[in-house]
Amino acid sequence: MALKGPFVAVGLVAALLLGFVIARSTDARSEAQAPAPAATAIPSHSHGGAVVGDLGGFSLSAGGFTLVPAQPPTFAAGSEQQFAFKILGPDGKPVTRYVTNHDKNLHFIAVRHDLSGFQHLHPAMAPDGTWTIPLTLPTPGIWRLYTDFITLDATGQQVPLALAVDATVAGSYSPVALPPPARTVEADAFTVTLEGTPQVNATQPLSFRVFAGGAPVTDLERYLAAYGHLVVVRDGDLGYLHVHPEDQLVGGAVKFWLSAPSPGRYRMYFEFQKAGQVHRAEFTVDVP
Ligand SMILES: [Cu+2]
Repeated sequence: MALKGPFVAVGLVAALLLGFVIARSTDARSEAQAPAPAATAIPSHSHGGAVVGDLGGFSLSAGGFTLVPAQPPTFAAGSEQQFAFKILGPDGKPVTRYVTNHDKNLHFIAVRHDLSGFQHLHPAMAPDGTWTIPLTLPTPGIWRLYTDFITLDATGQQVPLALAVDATVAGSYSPVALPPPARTVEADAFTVTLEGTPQVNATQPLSFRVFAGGAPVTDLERYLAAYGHLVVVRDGDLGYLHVHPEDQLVGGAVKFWLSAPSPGRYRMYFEFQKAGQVHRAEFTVDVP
């Protein structure tokens, strides 16, 4: 009964925009007649900032925006294939306005469901809003494909989103067990250490240090406008977040601030650049 009145009164579009507010309002009619607080209906994802407490990447659609692959996302293992998609806006039209975030309008991440096989790519957009990326998924299994971007709502407010679709690679799938939690991992010719422990509902520092031959690397380079990029994926549901560090190195470390959305096991993919090459260190982290 609380929902019926306003749905009839203000119509479908307003109901979609106001649904969350209306559902919680004891005086639905006066709420519906108030100036439309559209922004409150947009889920607040804060990945892309320094402080993150929310996950995305669960769904094809969020906040009225929908990821639409051009073809069913099926791949043959190890062979390159064009993956094309659009992001449709609340008006049903392809989104062509994006806010550049860390040098790119859209970041594309592929992770196999066992959290192996990470890729971070940057598709190109045609004027009609079609994004295309040549993609090679090397091994059989289900791969989550994340599109990570900031667009604008009807009021011009920024909407950061992580929309995702699962791709299938046919063949014999051999799940890889997640490596146990570790503070030190090897990444190509580098050793990377992790300091700090994420906590639930408390923003904590998380610092990465890069060593080569036992000595700290002092000349890390900016990659996509930051000294490091951290993608965090939750084990169990592949919830996704992408965090950027403090603008400057802190005592030689790449320092992030992070609030974990829940206890559990996470895989952290830390990317850094040295001598023009991007490297990646992967950590398993348990949040108590
Ligand atoms: Cu990117």
